[in-house]
Amino acid sequence: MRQHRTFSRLFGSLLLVAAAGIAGVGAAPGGSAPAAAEPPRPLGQIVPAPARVKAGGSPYAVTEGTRIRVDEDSGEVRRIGEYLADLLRPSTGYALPVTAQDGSDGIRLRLGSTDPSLGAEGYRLQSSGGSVTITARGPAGLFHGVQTLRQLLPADVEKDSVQDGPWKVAGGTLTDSPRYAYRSAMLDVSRHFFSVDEVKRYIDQLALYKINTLHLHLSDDQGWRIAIDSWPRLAEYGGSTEVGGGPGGHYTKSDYKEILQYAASRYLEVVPEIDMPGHTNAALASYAELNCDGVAPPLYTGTSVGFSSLCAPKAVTYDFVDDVIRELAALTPGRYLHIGGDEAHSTSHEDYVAFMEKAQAIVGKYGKTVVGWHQLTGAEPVAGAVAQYWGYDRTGAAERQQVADAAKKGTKLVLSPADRTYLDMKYDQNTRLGLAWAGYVEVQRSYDWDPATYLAGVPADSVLGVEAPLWSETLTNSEEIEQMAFPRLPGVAELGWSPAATHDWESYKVRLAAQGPRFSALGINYYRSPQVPWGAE
Ligand code: NGO
Repeated sequence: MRQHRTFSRLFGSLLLVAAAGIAGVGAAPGGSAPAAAEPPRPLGQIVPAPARVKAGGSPYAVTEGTRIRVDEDSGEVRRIGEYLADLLRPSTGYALPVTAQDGSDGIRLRLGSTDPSLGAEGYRLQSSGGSVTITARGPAGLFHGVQTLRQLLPADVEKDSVQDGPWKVAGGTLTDSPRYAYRSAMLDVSRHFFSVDEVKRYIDQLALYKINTLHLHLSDDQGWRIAIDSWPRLAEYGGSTEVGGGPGGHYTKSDYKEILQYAASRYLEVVPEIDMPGHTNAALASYAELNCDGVAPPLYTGTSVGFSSLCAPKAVTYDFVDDVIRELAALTPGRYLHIGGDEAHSTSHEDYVAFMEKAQAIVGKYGKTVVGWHQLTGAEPVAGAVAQYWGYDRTGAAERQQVADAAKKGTKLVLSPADRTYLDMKYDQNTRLGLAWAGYVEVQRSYDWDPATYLAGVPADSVLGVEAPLWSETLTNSEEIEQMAFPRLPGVAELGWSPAATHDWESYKVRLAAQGPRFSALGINYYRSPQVPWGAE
């Protein structure tokens, strides 16, 4: 069975490579040859790998005369056209007018594809001498198609000053749609606070790899980061510090809305997390009545876990949870609300089960779907709940079994195994930033696993998708975020997007290497893993 799977995987990827016409063609990452001498990037050479590629025909060239043609009756398509123009104008120096005038030339963005196999997020990109046409059933598909077009152009296109070009896109047709609906990245803004601009920068980087979910870890022992009108001290006092004792910070409701809006413009849904009943020192420090003994502890700026708990038997605890969830649900248009539930080591099992039951009911009452860390499966997940698996190779069989049993009963899973997808794990013993409790996670290890078979006994259709969490005990700014996220994040994005048949480390690492010059052009501070054949830059 195992052999068979490996064979069909390999065979599948050979097929894809052959179809893409890229057999034996190494990428030419950042070579020193003048750009004009380089052929356009082969059609399949993007991350995440596309589902189907049929290479052939003449390439398309973006030139001074190129227009971006959008459907006239859709404001959203026009907005995507403007987004594309904004991406391409600085480096090409071309005007690239966005027009609703019909025409067979230029870059054409079209809704109304009738191909049901594309789903809500898929697209088709056809490139030939006269035009590049992206068609989709919905705007998210067009947006993902635009990310593909971006990656098919030379990396210099990402620079913010005029570059030489030429700006060619290989000829052929690419038909693409995601394997999983939930492709997520988490940012922990609690351990260290990140500004709205830092979050937006990360959102832009996620969008390039077709991630469609941003999970924000908004509260923890070290800081409460979202303003709640009915409990103002949470943010004002509970948000006033961070790991190491810095000033912390919080998002006002309008900051939070700005993040949501920016994420939505990049087709990402925000999943806010209020971690409970553990990881709550910031809240307990802000309001004495939330503590079982009625005494507020001091603010906390260390990195231990498992010492705090809301007081499950007290009625006021549920007034608090209700108010917080109500305000957060009202602010958040997305479907999901994450209530944490991990490492409640200071809550008795009985209290934990009772608390999670009540907290889940409150989430349901405000119209949202519960997401919780997989410890939720040790309580009673409500119908429709999603559990986020964050175990690792040393997670015990009983714990895994509990997750698999819940999946069999209908709980959906998001997979973020700590020894694969935790972007805060060190790459190796020389990594300056990050933690190592789940071991070192080099680029190959983070990419080389299959979400469908990762947890034994879990039905394949229970897996909603994958997430790459980035915890910030050791991270303080965008440069440090990027050093840990890149280049592992694109690999997790590929696990979420690309068909299993394309999975192949040997060809992935070549495609990833070709992203190096793009990271550089974007100013992304990435880790030059020795496992990846980066070219000279
Ligand atoms: C654990 C813990 C977090 C830590 C993180 C560090 C989960 C779900 N709870 O993951 O509080 O920040 O590890 O890697």
